[in-house]
Amino acid sequence: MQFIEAFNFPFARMRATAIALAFSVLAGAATPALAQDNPLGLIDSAVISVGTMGDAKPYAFTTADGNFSGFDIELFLNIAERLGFKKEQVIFTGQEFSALMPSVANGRFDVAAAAIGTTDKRKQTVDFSDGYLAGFLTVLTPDAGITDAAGLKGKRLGVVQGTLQEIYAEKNLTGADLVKFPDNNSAISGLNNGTVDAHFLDYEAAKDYSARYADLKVAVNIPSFDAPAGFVIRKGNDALREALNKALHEAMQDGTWKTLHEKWFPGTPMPESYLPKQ
Ligand code: SNW
Repeated sequence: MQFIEAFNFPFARMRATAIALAFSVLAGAATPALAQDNPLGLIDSAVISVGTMGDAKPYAFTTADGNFSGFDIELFLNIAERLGFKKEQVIFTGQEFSALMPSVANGRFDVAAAAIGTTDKRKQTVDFSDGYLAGFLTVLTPDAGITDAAGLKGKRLGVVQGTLQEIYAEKNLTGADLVKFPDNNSAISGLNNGTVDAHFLDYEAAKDYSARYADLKVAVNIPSFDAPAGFVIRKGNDALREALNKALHEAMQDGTWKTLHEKWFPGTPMPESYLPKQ
């Protein structure tokens, strides 16, 4: 009797599998209903997953209690709220910059938000929302001898892998000796222990590090207004892109964008095009 029961067991399992299969086929037939439940084409319709950075303050950074904050983070949370997502439904994960766009392209995150500049090259692998930030690429250094791009000749210049700074330096700062880092914090350590003479990063992050380390100075600013930062999304996810754009324009029109800009980038001029229109 016992033997028969044991023998029977796998068949019972197979039957259960067959039933489950039949159900999943039925569910497959109901695809339109599923699309309606997930109109933004998210990985999991209940949350928005966002790849960001822990060391790009004041754009995106990790706080002492392990949360993410900064201009890009607060702007995205505001936008997500307009799309019906509560704060708890937006899941931020810190990554190295070079992994962010590949992670969106291969379906690990719905969005990447970390002052990511829009370029045609990047648009070959991911899509971007409309721009929400435009500024400078900045050289930060304790070396008073570096006051312009020419002064970088023969100097060891840090860049974070995959950034526009890396691309710009490879093309235009050919006299400098480029040293590639995975993130800003390791480059700043390199700067403080003398491994590199300067670090090349985004203007507001440079300003922030210069406030934290008295000898580090903002030395050279290169305009990057032709590559405004946007939210990165999977290529072809037009529903999400259009929803983000609509919410972003609302945030610009009602003054939210301006308030966040003043909070995180005090004293930095704002482009007319992002300010409320009368
Ligand atoms: O192109 C600029 C933009 O004009 C604004 O100043 C914000 O930063 C940029 O998007 C450039 N940011 C770099 C990039 O996209 C580095 C981003 C990062 O370190 N998080 O490669």
